[in-house]
Amino acid sequence: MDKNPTTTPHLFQPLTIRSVTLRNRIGVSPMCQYSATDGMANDWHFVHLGSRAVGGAGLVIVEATGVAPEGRITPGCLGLWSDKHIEPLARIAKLIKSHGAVAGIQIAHAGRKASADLPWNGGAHLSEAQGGWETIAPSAIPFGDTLTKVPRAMTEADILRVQNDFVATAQRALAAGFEWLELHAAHGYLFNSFLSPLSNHRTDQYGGSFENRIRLLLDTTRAVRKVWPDHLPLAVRISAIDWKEGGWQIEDSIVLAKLLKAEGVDLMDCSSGGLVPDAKIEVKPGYQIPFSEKIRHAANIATAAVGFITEPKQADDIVRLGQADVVLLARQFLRDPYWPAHAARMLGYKITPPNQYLRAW
Ligand code: 531
Repeated sequence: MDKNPTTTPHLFQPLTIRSVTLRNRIGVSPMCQYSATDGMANDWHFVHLGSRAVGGAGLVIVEATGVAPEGRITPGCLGLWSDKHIEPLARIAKLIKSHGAVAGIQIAHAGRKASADLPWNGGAHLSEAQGGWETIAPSAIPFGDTLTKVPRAMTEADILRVQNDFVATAQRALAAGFEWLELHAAHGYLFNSFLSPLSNHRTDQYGGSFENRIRLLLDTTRAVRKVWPDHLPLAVRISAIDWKEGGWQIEDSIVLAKLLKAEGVDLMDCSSGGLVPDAKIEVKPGYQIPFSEKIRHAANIATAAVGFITEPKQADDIVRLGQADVVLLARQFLRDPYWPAHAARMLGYKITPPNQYLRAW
């Protein structure tokens, strides 16, 4: 199938960032599966992610993967804090790539939202007796709701250790064969909690002013960029706004995006919320697109849009209108691993199935 720019829908036009080319603009958003033991990927992750590469996604991003055991959201989350985690993830990256998608991974530290139970068991903080662990954060301020543990305010040593954990995990992601790396700086997890004045009350060089609150993310990004090869894309997921008075605003995200671009970040993955439990989020189809559009134009950087994107025309319009370069689908991909194939057909286009499925698509 030629990628004739006049007839190929925008959603199915390739995108090249550094040396990596996505066959289309559709990405599988990182989605926690809470299915690992001691951080190890297994057959669930292999089937879950491999099937979405078969289904035609251009990019498949592995869920938030802990840079340290205590950086996981739950005991069921994936990890890459040890070399033992590399082989099972390498098998998954190889499968994704063998079916024509780019293999990505999101690396994360959950901060004060860590040590939580699996969502289907309620998602509340786990006591030590229940297998929970001490949580850390910029300040000793609990998230709230069912995440009531008061985190320990991080020392400078904690901060430098976590920064090094991200660097070492990035190196393991490279060893595992991933070609797209995303730092998780959204949804109230550790990096996000440093950015927002609602959660960061530090009085040292990591708190107070905007420059101080973004310091950890910027320093870590710079350190990760040094070990992540120049020919591979680096992305950062942010919560563009906190949806709360006195919190992080879109203007802050635009300034941050410009600074991250200067550090070699290629794409901003624009989500929102998660910082406080009483955020008033106006969820509706494409409710986060405006953040992607504003950041893409104001900071002149590639963006991914995510959030309640379900329909082919909706997704194609986002790319056609220059609101984002990549469209990430989350729950919709849980409903339909072959969404790209169905979307192509609804847009009057066809994508090539694996040989085994030729007679059916
Ligand atoms: C949903 C979520 C979106 C926006 C704000 C808060 C939560 N997801 C986020 C996931 C974990 C499960 C809930 C991650 O970002 C790891």
